[in-house]
Amino acid sequence: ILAAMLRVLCLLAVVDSVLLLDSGMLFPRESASREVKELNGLWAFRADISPSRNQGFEEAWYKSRLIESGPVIDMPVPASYNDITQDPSLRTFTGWVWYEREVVVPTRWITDEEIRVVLRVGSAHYYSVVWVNGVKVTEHNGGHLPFEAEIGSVIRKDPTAKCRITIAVNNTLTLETLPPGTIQYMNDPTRYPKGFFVQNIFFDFFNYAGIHRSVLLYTTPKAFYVDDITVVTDFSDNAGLVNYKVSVKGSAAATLKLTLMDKEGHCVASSSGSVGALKVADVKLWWPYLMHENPGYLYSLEVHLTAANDKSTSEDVYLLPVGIRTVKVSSTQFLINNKPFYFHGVNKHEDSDIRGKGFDWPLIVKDFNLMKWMGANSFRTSHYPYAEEILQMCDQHGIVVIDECPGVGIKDIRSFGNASLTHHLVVMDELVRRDKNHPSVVMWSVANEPASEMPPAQFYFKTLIKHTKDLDPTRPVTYITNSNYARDLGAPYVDVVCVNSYFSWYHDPGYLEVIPIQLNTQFEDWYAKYQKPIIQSEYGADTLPGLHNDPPLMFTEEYQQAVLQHYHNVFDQKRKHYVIGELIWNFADFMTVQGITRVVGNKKGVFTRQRQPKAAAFILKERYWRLANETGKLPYWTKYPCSL
Ligand code: GCB
Repeated sequence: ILAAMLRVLCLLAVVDSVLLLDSGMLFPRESASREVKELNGLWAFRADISPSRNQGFEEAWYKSRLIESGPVIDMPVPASYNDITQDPSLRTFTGWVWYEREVVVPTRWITDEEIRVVLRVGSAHYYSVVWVNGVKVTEHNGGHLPFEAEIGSVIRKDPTAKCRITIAVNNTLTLETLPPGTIQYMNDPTRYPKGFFVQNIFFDFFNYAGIHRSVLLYTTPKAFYVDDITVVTDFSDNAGLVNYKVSVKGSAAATLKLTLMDKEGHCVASSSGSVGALKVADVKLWWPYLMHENPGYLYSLEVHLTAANDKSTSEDVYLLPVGIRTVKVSSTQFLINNKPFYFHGVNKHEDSDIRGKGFDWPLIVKDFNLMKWMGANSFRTSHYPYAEEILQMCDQHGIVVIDECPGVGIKDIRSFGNASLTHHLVVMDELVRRDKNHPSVVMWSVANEPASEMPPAQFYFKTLIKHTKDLDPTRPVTYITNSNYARDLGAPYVDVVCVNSYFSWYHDPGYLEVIPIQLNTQFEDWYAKYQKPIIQSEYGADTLPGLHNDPPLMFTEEYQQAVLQHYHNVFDQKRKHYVIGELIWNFADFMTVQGITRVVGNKKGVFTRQRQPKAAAFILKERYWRLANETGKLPYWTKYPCSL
């Protein structure tokens, strides 16, 4: 009984502590009332190489210009710092690094006390502390998600001074971070240099670090502003429905007006009040790529706040793209707008030469062109949330997304404790808060291949999945499991079973003939146990481009092709029943930690890291277009595009 009571108390503590997010995280957009100033480019940079990694804090490097406390180098933002220099110790550095940039703030932003000035960091890995002119304005735990701070009062203290922004970022991973890791000191002086330690990680991608996404300043009115918007959409027959909730902050009383506009800018519905519903006649639904001739249809919701006093009228305007669609799951199907949707897509990474995980438009647009070329209608944000701009592209192009949080490599039993769970719940809060309004996001994934056989996994995932559903009752929730696990204690709580397997690769390497039987057994077992639709969330084989052998040998292009074809034969049987998707591992080759199983990274890409196709890319292209056309619903112009 005591144990049960303790558990309830723990759960209450956990639930209490996660309701802490008290503000929205709308993507910064320019409007009649809002300005945005990007701070991307070269920042001053120094890694704290002191043995304790703590010199920067001891000497308060944030108090004056970074160059005054020691040497600095140029560091581009956004980018991972690891591959920018020729210094091998910076490539694998663990600890605090310091970034600094001086910014000229428009005088008006300082003199006009009615303007609210916000500093926003799109993401930094992993723990960040931010100062403006030596004053700490915020800190944030976790990579891949944005954080911000209001800085108006700090910059107004000395209106003549430049605005100096200092950001210290620490990439250390512990058992309680997401993803988890451990720091291991090697204390034997006969084998290791003094102070030698390693960062152990339990995931298969390079632990890139630094400021990975845009840093910017944006403004809103101060007396009142649109803090958050939530939209949930529905339709019946020809009528669309946009249920909305707007949260307004500030002291002044303001009037709210909402207008929904179609692509041509015509008003199709309007409303007032902070909670309500907009009805759209002759609705144009948001459809996935290749499911409709006009995929990714977006309306635009203009949220308009006005307040008038004796002297003047002021306003705040925010424009949110809105796609009207529904998502449902049955025991055998995934339904978008009540029609069966089959995921034929990819798993990705934010990863490229030189920039590491740094945001890069040319790379993003190239990747979208490649996905569309190969007929991919979906991807999973393995193994962490991707940049918001990527999700905006998905909304526009109709690419369906399984949105994953950084819960990758939860393998150590100590990472199932209360502190870990509490942090994981907060990360889900932050993720749902950021991504809830994207029509492209159709499912949340709370983790990848956790040790879900361990007894504490049951309470952990039950709590985590329930919490995610409470945050967003409109989307299914899953986590990604591995077909090796005989017992999966979290699976009863997921809506869709997502399974990774690498038959004839990690098991029975070289024996392609085991794939049909082992894959068939995998599907039959999982379906019999849970009666839930299944996605093959990973499968693949490492392949060195240009390496050939026939009969197929591991690591050749022929072997990758053969693995795919063996898997596809089984998918074609099972997709008639309960298999609802297939996502190749991986879209492109990506960097990993050095090790005896990785030859300069993971080579399971169907494209190289430089985005050139291996032979397998053509197999997938052929297949995905065939799958898209199979329903016969595509209009003539999307039939298999020989010329694409
Ligand atoms: C997996 C992991 C993924 C790895 C992949 C591999 O199951 O989810 O992160 O990269 O296998 O290639 O081993």
